[in-house]
Amino acid sequence: MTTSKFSVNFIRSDFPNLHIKVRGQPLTYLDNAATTLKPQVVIDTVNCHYSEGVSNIHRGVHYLSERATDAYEQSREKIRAFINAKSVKEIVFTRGTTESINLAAASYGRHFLKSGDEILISGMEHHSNIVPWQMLCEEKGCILKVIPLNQQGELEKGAFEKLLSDKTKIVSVVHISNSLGTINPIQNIIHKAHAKGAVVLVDAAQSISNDRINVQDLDCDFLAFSGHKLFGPTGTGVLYAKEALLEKMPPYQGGGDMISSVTFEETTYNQLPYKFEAGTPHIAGVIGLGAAIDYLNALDRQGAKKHKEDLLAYGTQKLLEIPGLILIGTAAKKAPVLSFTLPHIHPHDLGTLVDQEGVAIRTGHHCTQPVMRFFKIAATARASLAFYNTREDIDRLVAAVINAQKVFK
Ligand code: C6P
Repeated sequence: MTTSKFSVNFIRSDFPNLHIKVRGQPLTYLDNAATTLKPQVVIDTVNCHYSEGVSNIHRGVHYLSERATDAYEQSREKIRAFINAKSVKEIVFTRGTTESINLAAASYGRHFLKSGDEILISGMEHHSNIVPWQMLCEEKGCILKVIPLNQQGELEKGAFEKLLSDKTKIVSVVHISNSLGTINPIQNIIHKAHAKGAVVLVDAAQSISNDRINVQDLDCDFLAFSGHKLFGPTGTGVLYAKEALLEKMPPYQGGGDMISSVTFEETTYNQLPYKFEAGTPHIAGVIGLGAAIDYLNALDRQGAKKHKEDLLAYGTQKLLEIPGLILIGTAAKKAPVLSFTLPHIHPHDLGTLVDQEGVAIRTGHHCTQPVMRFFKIAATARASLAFYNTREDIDRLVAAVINAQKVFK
């Protein structure tokens, strides 16, 4: 499992899902922005919890409960170290990026924002980073402002600075766009937002697996991501927030584990981060996420990143050789997401046809309808790459797309 030098062939043996057949063909998995495959060690860890270690956490004094609690809290520490948070108190477990953003909007937003305050997002946000803020605006009378895009799918130059004002209380932006691949200048955004006194939430759903994230260097106030896009189980996620903010924020949900004491007259709340973790969490999932972090820590991540950059360059070149193909999202700084359209073929038809050849891509609006509207299209076909993909995967995609074109001629 451990590599000092990145080798894609070696790495591929860690992912059993890569070796299945789909419709009699070897699987070419190019839907990593939707969810990543899981290494064997994550699968084994989850299995082991369910076969030998099942227990609830933070509640029992028996052996299994103590063991599950230890493993769960070790995962929290692994994630703290992974993103270099100052304290485990700053790591709140959620169901995913969506719940993390909803938590921030419902708790911080409801408590600190008032009528007339402005929330700034970008034109390339996932619906998860639009709708919670719209709900907040509706409830509190706040105003949602949107940083426009250019034709490359980047933030329009100078637009953020123009929209940012003393009224801006929250800036919530995606680090890497899931439908365009654009890497946003997040450090610069955070720095400028702080100068105006706004807090910043970074949607790191796609970026958490792309490169190292250091929350202290970034100085973001909130960072949201999902475990299942980080080679971990579905139903797990994290909201990182600065301890001073979490201390001031009211709980998001009420129930077991988030309390210190309850009477019918009054409830006092648990310490951080438990104040934000009501009810029995996804114990096996969080422990599995810890195994995913161990796996990534043992990987040559710089080598993996270089490999993905090579795949992005190769994939871009090969796709653009297909007659009529238009790439949607051509930012100067891009992660390996290749969104495209073809004349006379709806992306859904294309997705169905390439699937016949074992090629899994996502088609549709990718939960970014405003992005589709901006580019005046209904949908794209999207190939999103992970470090276990190969140039052969790209070649199979290109061959399948060309075959699909023949069907529609
Ligand atoms: N994008 C995709 O195929 P959840 O569903 O909570 O794990 O993640 C939501 C989310 C938020 N922000 C960004 C940038 C995302 O990419 C996603 C999930 C998937 O692109 C499913 S729509």
